[in-house]
Amino acid sequence: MTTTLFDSFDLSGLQLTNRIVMAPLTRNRSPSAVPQPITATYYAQRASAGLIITEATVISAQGQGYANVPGLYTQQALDGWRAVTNVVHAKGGKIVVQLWHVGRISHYTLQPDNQPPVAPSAIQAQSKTYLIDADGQGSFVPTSLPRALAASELPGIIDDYRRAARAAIEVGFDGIEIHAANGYLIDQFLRLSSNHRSDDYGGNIENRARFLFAVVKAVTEEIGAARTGIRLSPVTPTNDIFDPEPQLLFEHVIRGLTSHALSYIHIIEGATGGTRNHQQGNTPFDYATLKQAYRDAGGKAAWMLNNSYDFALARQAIETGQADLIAFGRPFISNPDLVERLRKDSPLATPDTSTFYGGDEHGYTDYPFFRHVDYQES
Ligand code: 8OZ
Repeated sequence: MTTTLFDSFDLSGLQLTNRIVMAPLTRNRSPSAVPQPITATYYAQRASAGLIITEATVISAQGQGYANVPGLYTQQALDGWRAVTNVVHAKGGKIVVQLWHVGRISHYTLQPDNQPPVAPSAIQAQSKTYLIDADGQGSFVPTSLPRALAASELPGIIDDYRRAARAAIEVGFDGIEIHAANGYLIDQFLRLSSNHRSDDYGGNIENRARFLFAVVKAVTEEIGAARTGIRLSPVTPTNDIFDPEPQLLFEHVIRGLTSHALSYIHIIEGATGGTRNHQQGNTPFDYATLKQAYRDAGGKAAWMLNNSYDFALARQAIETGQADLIAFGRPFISNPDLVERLRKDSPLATPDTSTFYGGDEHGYTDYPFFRHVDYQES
């Protein structure tokens, strides 16, 4: 029998009702890093996804890089998330939280005591972050020049990941996803363009992957590998990130991840939110070889793919066994009932990009459900 997107899936003991995942989507509606009641409504509306991955959620004040993104490091934020997990579970959904440290993709005004953001090396990204002023006006501004982290500071950051993972489980999340993609702190360590260190965390591929492996080890020790997933973006240029040899780098990463029985590996193919065949280095990235390297090394985690999938491409990836799970991003913003629409082949609503980042319920919780009529009205 052919496997379909609508078949259930056993994610390391977590029973998903289908293989359609809501990808992490930054929405900037959490003032003081606290998820609001409307956040619970937003996720509850999307609880028919097989799995929800929350928007990127900051593990510490230092890990903060954008206005009004949520955190996991204050009691108020944890209370806000508790309301989210309660309502998603009440609707039969499953939800994991994405753990985030932005590294250099920040602005000093968002940092404790207006200090520079931290990074593997003191190299400013040619990138922007998002601020909201006292009048509520949002704007994109260049990221600040970071300072290089001392090796002696890394255990503290790894501990922040560990603490956030523990807190996530305590407020009812079904697991966590380590955000190692899109040019944020972990990815900054991985890639040559942002990591010019000469210590054990820089230079060759083994050294550049050391920080990622330390985070994975700490988090899995704390909450168990079965509750831990990870997101990687081998070739994305997002946030001014480049590596000349992504295939070698990410095959090393993926083999190293087989040391833990992780729940899933989440791969962004191509440029995040952009072209799927984006290339870094001299050859196109070979995703099938990456997956084979993982399986050959004994890796058993579910394989989740993402980036601009439509229904036909997703169906093909599942039917051919290329993927176990497909994460959809933007379609979930404007189609709370995306699973049902795909199942019934109903039209999809187009998201309004002007309400992606910041604002209120408009463009957040006011996208309608499709009216499905299963019988002939007489
Ligand atoms: C869009 C805007 C701000 C942040 C990512 C967390 O790219 C993000 C993000 C996306 O992973």
